[in-house]
Amino acid sequence: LDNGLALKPPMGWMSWERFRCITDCQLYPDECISENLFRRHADLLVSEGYADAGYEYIIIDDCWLEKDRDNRTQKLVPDKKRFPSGLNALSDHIHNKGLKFGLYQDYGTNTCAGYPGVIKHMKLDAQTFAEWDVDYVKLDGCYANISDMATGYPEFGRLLNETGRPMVYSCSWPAYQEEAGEMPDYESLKKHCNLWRNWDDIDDSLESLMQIMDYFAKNQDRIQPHGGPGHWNDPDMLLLGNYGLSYDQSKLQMAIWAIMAAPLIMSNDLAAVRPEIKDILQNREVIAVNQDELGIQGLRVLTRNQIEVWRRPITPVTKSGHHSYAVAFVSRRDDGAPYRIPFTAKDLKLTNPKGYRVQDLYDASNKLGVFQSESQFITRVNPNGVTFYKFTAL
Ligand code: A2G
Repeated sequence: LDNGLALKPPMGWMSWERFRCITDCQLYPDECISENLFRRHADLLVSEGYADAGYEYIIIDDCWLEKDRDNRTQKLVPDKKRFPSGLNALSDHIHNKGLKFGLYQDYGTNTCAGYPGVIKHMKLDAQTFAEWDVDYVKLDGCYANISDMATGYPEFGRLLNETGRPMVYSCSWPAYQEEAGEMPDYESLKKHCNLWRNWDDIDDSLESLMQIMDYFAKNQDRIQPHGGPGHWNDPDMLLLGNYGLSYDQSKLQMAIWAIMAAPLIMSNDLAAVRPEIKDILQNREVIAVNQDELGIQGLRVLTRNQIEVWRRPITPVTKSGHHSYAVAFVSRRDDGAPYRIPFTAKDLKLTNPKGYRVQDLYDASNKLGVFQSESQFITRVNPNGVTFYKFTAL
């Protein structure tokens, strides 16, 4: 969507994967979907250093609404018990921290968790979002006719635009089409949305992560060309800092999300993220790959002995037009020991005649020097882990 926004993959924090639809603030005061949760995470995003690393959006997912619209005005009403100060106060708090404010809604009659959707009140809701100083809208697709989405999503985008307030527009529409066996129209998505959820929701497990990686790799020829500045494919939230991924698996998701030019939207309790996982989330080199200005989405280029090679063209580009590359080696092996494997330049499709300077993005102390096209590149990958390098074209 050519609205001048999301020229790099959006970075931020969203409630859904970790906090779901917890609404009992008596039982779970620190976890329920409430203004306290979002204030606390806006504060933590800044105080824990995430904002400095580039994380910017605080996004409310489902379960923030009253079950009914306002009787008189038909406006959406945030849950009165859980958001007693109202969304303007919350968005002010977020903006005063130097951050941006995101909000979830649904194109259909109801959100996935059953709260009122936008379908009969699209103009009013777009205006209400602008009044609340929203900067980012995630529009889900439960309880809607899939056949209406091709016109409905662009219409809501137009209404957002007409408010005059710049809002990033995240569309869930292709995920519902894929589920129904329909082929998403990527040209239309690019035109009308800043990012879109291609497929299933992520859950907090290696299995779910691998399913998403496999989906994107298997369908990469039809998905990858459509990602780019202002219009991104979205494989869903980062799981890091929760329960399901080990240290190595956390590095793996972060590396592959960087290769895929995926939005980096965390969903975790920022007060409880262990220091070594926080280091991964704030790894400046890995984030720089994700945010590379060319905005070219990477691909899975090779699999050998259950080691996958994922590769993304990045800057700098030489005068003769050779890209630099971020290359991730992903182990799908679970045989209990680091696995050593050599690759040739040809395997990795690294063709710059002058070679590349190689940098280990997770271990600066690992000095790798220059890689020439006739030499072998040897890496050693932990089970269900990753090694991640930048090959800077010389
Ligand atoms: O509703 C859907 O499942 C969403 N999925 C998920 O991300 C979350 O928002 C949930 C809330 O009820 C898509 O947007 C594809």
